[in-house]
Amino acid sequence: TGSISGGCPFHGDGGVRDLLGRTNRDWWPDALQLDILTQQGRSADPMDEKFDYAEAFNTVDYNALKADITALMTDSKEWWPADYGHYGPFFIRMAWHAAGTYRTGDGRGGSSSGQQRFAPLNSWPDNGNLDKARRLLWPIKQKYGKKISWADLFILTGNVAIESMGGPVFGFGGGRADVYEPETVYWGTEEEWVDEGVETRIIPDEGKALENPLAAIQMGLIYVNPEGPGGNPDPLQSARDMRETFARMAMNDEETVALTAGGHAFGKAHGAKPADSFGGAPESEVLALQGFGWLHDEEEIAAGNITTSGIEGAWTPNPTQWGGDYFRLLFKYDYELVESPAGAKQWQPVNPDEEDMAPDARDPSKKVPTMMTTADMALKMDPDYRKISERFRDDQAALDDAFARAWFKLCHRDLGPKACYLGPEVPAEDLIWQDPTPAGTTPSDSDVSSFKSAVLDSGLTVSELVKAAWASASTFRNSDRRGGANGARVRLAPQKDWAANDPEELSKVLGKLDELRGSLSMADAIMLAGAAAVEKAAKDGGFDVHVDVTTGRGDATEEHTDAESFEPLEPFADGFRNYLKTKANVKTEDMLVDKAHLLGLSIPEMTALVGGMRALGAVSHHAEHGDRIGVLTDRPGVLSNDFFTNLLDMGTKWEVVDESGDEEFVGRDRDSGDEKYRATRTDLVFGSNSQLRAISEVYAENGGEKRFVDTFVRAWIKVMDADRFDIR
Ligand code: HEB
Repeated sequence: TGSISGGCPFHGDGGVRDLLGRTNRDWWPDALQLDILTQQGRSADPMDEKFDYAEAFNTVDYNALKADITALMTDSKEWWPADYGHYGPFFIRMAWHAAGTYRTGDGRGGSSSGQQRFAPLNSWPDNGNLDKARRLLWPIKQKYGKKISWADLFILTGNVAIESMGGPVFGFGGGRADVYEPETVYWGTEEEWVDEGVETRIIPDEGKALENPLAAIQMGLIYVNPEGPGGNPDPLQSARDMRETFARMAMNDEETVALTAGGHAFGKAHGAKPADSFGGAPESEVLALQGFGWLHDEEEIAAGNITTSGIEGAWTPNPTQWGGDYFRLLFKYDYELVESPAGAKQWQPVNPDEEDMAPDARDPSKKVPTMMTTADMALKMDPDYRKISERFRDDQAALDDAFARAWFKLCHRDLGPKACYLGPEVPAEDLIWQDPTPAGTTPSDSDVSSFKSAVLDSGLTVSELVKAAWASASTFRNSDRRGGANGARVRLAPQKDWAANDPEELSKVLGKLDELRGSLSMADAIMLAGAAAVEKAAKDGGFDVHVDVTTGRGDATEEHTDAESFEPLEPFADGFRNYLKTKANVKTEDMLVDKAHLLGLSIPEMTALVGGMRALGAVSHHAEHGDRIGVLTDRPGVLSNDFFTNLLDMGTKWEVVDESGDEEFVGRDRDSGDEKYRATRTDLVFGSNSQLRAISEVYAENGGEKRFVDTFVRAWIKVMDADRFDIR
């Protein structure tokens, strides 16, 4: 149960969708558009290129920073008073929502770039009133400046909040550098927010499953609807949705129960007034509000009459103290369905004892009933969750440990390998979800060069060597910094068996490299073999290049590898290798762009890599056309610009091959009608799209060959070394 779901990130029930779904421009057409200022490569980032966040972070007075955050917890401000005089719970929710957008499908979302500051996340209904939490932190951000990013500050503040209320914490790693513009991420196609009645994304009776890579069940939610699926207060259906959505956050049942119960040991829900008495989300509000949304009357705020989710009340009698009251109450009482003053469905204990009542958030002498959301009730009603909940009820130490570890994972899942973690509180223990990789050793120059010549004499082809290197390195994704060549996990399950990797050929190549590698790690050997192949191919094309990939990678074993967690990294389409598993619901060329984005490539780099790999014959085997598809050259294995010259040649006329459903094309000699080439959408888009065509022209024109070769080599090295955080 609670396993990590694989599946194509581009599959869903809907029809064809575009890559981005609903964007900020769709949601807020009146918001100021700054995009024209980031054209022609102009950056939105105010820091200069030399700014190194890790260096800046390492100079922060960490203890002073934590002390300032701790002091803020109880420094209640009149403009947004702290419930129970303690901001801790509010900050935990802020941190959880910063991290909780992470999804395994494409590694996007998550805590690592501080996106909660920008639309759409700043205005998601589920992030209601977190604008105030961030604003409370501004004096601290201002004081420490570039030494602490917003992204790190969100998570560190969540940690300090837990600690300051006596909760267990496993550690903290800094290293989340801020960005200064909204990231465009596919959050779904729905045209309404969750609170506007948008349909839920999981309806088993209608065969409707959650579309990949999405991880929330309605638009504008971090995970599930607290009132139950689509507002239906059914704890079992809520459990189903929690299991699915938390799995996509890489959380199993135990982690899900620990996180939810641990989180709700703290704080309260806000639903004191009907929601329509409050203003709009920050992105839609008037200038004078200065980025605040969900406007409340000052007197109402002072009285604690606040509405966020619409649900009202605390989970426990001690909302600012860590402990076991959540499970104690959940099992001690029967709960009945009631409505909050804001009209939300929630659950209330039947006949609670006086000491099990919660204090009023503004007046501790007043007692009010506690509550549970429908999602909380799932932890009691779902049989699998219940077993875990009962265990935690009876074993506080087990809950402490499970909560601390799951919280640490939640907040660090998208930060990359442990080498990326900064600061004095990085836990020593290696955790399997960090994809730990043993350190390697740097080989001598002479070992490297003798290995490279042995590889070129081995009988393995340029295409085979290039494909193996690409298979190894190209799993990397910038989004959560997983995958990549380090560790040589390409020789382990599941990667070694992925269809995109042509498993039989791959295993032959890896076997041969293993024989030849001597003291080199497999991870280095695969990279160096690819480099040798590219150098040879360039030489055969008349160019002398040095493909200077790094060395010093280590080899991971099966024990270092949670094989199941690698399933979402399988390429369902890889335009660089002209590979498509099955037709998806976005265009195949969109998937190329998406992959290029995850690899951190620019448009010219993407173009040079595609054209270069085609020239090298480095395409995945095509069921019908073998190694020929998209290889628009009669000298495969030579690094030439033939792909571009032949694609742009008016002597060839292209036609779609009917049965292919618009995926496969034949190129015929315009005069004789003879077949010359076979190609895919991913090939022809470089002649069809005007922007890609303009770049293809640069690489095809006289004098453009060198620019092409240089760009290809630079982009190749970039991909091969993308995951070397250990030496950065
Ligand atoms: Fe939570 C709060 C739901 C998970 C932590 N939450 C809350 C609320 C709701 C919820 C509705 C209220 C809001 C207002 O203000 O109104 N959650 C929920 C759900 C889920 C969750 C449905 C899934 C199942 N949480 C969670 C987690 C965590 C949390 C995981 C962590 C760990 N929350 C929290 C807190 C709070 C909340 C701390 C409180 C806040 C304040 O107080 O302000």
